[in-house]
This record gives sequence, structure tokens and C-alpha cells, in this order.
Amino acid sequence: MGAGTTAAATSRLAVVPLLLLPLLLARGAGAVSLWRPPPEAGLLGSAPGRFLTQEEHWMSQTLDHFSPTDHRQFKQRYYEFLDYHRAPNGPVFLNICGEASCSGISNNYLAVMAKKFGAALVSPEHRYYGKSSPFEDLTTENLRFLSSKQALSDLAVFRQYYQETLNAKYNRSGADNSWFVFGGSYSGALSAWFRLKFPHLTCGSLASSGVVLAVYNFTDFDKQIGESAGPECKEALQEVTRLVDGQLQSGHNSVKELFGAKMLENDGDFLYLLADAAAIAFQYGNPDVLCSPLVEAKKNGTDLVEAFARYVNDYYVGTFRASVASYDQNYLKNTTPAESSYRLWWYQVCSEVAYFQVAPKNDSVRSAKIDTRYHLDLCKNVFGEGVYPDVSMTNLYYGGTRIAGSKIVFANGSQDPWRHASKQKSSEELPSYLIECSNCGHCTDISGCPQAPSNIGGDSSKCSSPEAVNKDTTR
Ligand SMILES: *[C@@H]1O[C@H](CO)[C@@H](O)[C@H](O)[C@H]1NC(C)=O
Ligand SMILES: *[C@@H]1O[C@H](CO)[C@@H](O)[C@H](O)[C@H]1NC(C)=O
Ligand SMILES: *[C@@H]1O[C@H](CO)[C@@H](O)[C@H](O)[C@H]1NC(C)=O
Ligand SMILES: *[C@@H]1O[C@H](CO)[C@@H](O)[C@H](O)[C@H]1NC(C)=O
Ligand SMILES: CC(=O)N[C@H]1CO[C@H](CO)[C@@H](O)[C@@H]1O
Repeated sequence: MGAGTTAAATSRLAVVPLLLLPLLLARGAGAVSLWRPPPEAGLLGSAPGRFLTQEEHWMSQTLDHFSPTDHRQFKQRYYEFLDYHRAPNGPVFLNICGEASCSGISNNYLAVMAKKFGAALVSPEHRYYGKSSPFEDLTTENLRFLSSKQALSDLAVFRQYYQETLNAKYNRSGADNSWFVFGGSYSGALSAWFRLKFPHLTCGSLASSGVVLAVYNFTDFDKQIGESAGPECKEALQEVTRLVDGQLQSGHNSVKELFGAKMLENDGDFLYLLADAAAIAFQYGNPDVLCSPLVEAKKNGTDLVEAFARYVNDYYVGTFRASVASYDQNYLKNTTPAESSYRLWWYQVCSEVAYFQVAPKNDSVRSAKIDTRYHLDLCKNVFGEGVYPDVSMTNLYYGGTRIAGSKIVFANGSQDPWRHASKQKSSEELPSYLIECSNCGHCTDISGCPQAPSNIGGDSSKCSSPEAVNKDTTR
């Protein structure tokens, strides 16, 4: 291929992520991976048209990239979609699958862009998740190769492997297409870090809600929930917390029954479920589903805890398909979780990035019982002694918000509690955008709002300020 073609493709690509169009669509297997809890099947199910392809491909991957003597391999699953590829020189869009099973290439906004730019779409599954686990038994000992660093090396090896596959397909040797990486949330961080660590393997990166800053005591998370909720709803949520705390304190475990959570014997696990349930409304752009009934109940004097329980049962569990059992530390101890990501993500939290969503000292929305101790106890109880998140080492290794890469675009949703772990300040080499509207949550730039339940081809008119989401920031 001519060098001129590559350069042209590269400069056109530089424009791609600047089009913060309404992207809309599918969480889960797409560019967006759900934070916590990770996506489980249910939400979109097998809605027709959800995927461009679900045909599995496999490559042999190195288990430990940092040992010169350990030559063990495992099978890594990936997907490819070449229908839009302008052969042979069109770019390759690498969509990084994050902390969940990766079930195909979604027919989402990235697909729209791939069509526009004549790009090939490829998507490898993250090691350990889904069907790409090196071990059947996920003991703590066997989890030691689960880290963002190993995952980034997987991506580098995959990138080279797939380039050769493409070259073979097109009868070329030594050719190099332009590669652009995409990701959202944790995979958004991976997307930024991949460009940082392997700048010769990619010409640019989109880090949608990319959580590049590992945070030990992540109090800003809860603070953002309060801000996103607004004064009335925040007060109602705080009252729910006070009431539930009070009932637990006086030994009234029956409050757990209201939430279908009798199995959560540990009060901390139960309170975490409630905190997550509230957070998710803002994280995924559905504030009214939570706030309207709560504020109304507060006004008309009906039972607030019952109103909140209805939201948790109907929405968080019913619509969003959250798993109550996944909050149970005994469940997280299970080392044979058939394709369940909860234990795996907690391992990454407990060993590398923390993001402990602790209650701030003052004015917290969640129960004060969700503190640093709760998280450390969970890590110890689930994984044993010696698993500890060395957050300062993680940030030293990647740079945190001082990441010194280039051609990485950061985008945050204004209501998303995760935005405080993303890049703070925009710069020429690392432009950062804040997409502001009342229901702009996690990965809004590539998913639209609200994101749950999501519908294929989504609709930016459901964003409170479609113009903010549709803003064409190309200059
Ligand atoms: C690649 O080369 C083989 C053998 O020379 C030939 O049969 C095939 O058609 C070629 N494929 C392409 C895409 O050019
Ligand atoms: C996190 O919070 C705990 C409890 O307030 C405190 O003891 C600890 O020093 C904090 N750690 C960091 C790194 O901020
Ligand atoms: C009070 O508000 C709750 C929550 O929206 C609602 O379910 C209930 O019907 C209301 N009760 C009255 C008496 O208006
Ligand atoms: C605690 O939060 C309240 C409500 O936001 C605020 O008015 C108060 O000043 C805060 N107190 C401290 C000690 O920060
Ligand atoms: C915490 C936060 O909101 N981070 C940043 C997201 O991006 C915008 C735009 O650059 C920044 O202003 C925010 O500080």
C-alpha cells in the first residue's frame, strides 16, 4: 500500500472522535461496557439487528507477557466485521471489550462511523471474561494474570496478529493499516492507555468516560450522585438511607425483604446494593425514574423506603436486570462463576484500581457504613490476604489524569459519577469534552441517553439537550 494512502487515512481519522454525534445504542457488547454491575444477558437479549456479527474467532494468546520463561497460552475470542472495509487500505477500528463477556460486534454508533470511514471493525474479548478465560477455576492464585497491563499487551499482540491476517487476506506482506482504538468506561481507560503505551500501533484513541485515574477513596462518586440528583431528590435519598440504617441498627432485618434481598446477610452488601441502585439512575441517564416517585412520596407523606424499594425491584432488578445475589460476598467467593464477571471485576478493583465508592464524611447519599473498611474487608474475605490495590503504583505507571499521551480524545457525561476518574483538563493533544444535559450519563457520546433500557439505533431526542450531545465539535 502506498504511504500516501496511509497518511490520508490517518488525517481523516483524526476527525472521527470529534464528531460527538448521537450515538445511541447498545451497551454491553458494544463500545460501552457497563461499569458496575457488568452487563448480563437480559437487557437487550437477542434483539434482531443488535449485532453485525456474532461469529466467533479465536487466537492463541500469551498468558504472562512479563515472564520470559512462562510460555503458556490461552484462547482469546474475537470478532471481525469487514463488510464496510475499503480494501485493502481502509482503517481498522479496534473496539476494546471491557469487563464483561463480549458477545459480538454491535450494530451501534461505531458501526455508523466504520461505514462512513470504510473501516474494518474488530473486537477482542478481555482476558478472563466471557469465553476468554485461561483457567476454569478462578481461584485467587489463578487470577494473578488478570490486570490492565496484561490486557494491554494482549491488545498489542492481537493488533499485530490481526494485521497479518488482513495482509494474508489481501495477499500483501508487511503492510500496515491505520488503527484507531475505541472504548468506554474501563475499556475507555484501556483505549487511552493503549495509545499511551503502544503509540506505534495506533494513530489515535477515543476514551469515552475513560476512567484513567485510579482512586482509593472515591468520595467524589457519591458527591456527584447528590449533585446529579438535585436538592429535593438528594434529600429524599438521604432520608431513605437514614431510615434503612435505623432499621438495620435496631435489628429489623425485615427491611431486606422489601428489596428481595434477604440473602444478603452482611449489612454492608445490602447497603451497597441500595447505593448502586440509586447511582445507576444517574450513571445511565434515567434520573426521573428514581427521583419522580421519591420526591412525590416525600411530598404526599407515603413511605419513602417502600417507594425506593419499588424502584429497586421494578427498575434496577426488573428493567436493568441487576443481580441481587451478585452483592453477596459468598457469591463472589465462588471460583466457578459460569461467565459471570462480578468476581473478576472485583479482583481488578481489589488488586489494581480500587475506585472504592466510599461515603464522604459529610452529606453523603449512601450509608456511612460503606466505608474504606467495608471495601478492604470485602477484598480480604473474597480473595484472601495479600490482594490490595496499589493505586499510587497504578497512577505512577499510567500517569492518571496527567497521562502524557497524544491523540486521545476524552469525553464525559455531566451527570455521570465516574467522570471524576476521567481526564480533567482539555489540552491540544488530549482534547476533553464534557457533554452536559440532565440525563447525560456514562459514555453518553457513544450511547446517547438514556442507556437503559437501550434500543438499537437509539434516539438523541431522548437526551434533555440533544444539541449538546449532537454538537459537532469538528473545527
Ligand atoms: C491471492 O493470491 C492467490 C494466489 O496467488 C490468488 O489465488 C488469490 O486470488 C489472491 N487473492 C487476492 C485477494 O488477490
Ligand atoms: C481513605 O479513607 C480512610 C478512612 O477515612 C483513611 O483512613 C485513609 O487514610 C484514606 N486513604 C487515602 C489514600 O486517602
Ligand atoms: C404518593 O406518591 C407515591 C409515589 O409516587 C405514589 O405511589 C402514591 O400513589 C402517592 N399517594 C397518594 C395518596 O397520592
Ligand atoms: C456538610 O454538608 C452540608 C450540606 O451540603 C453543608 O451545609 C455543610 O457546610 C457541610 N459541613 C462541612 C463540615 O463540610
Ligand atoms: C471531573 C470532570 O468533570 N472532568 C472533566 C470532564 O471533561 C470536562 C471538559 O474538559 C472537564 O471540564 C471536566 O473537568
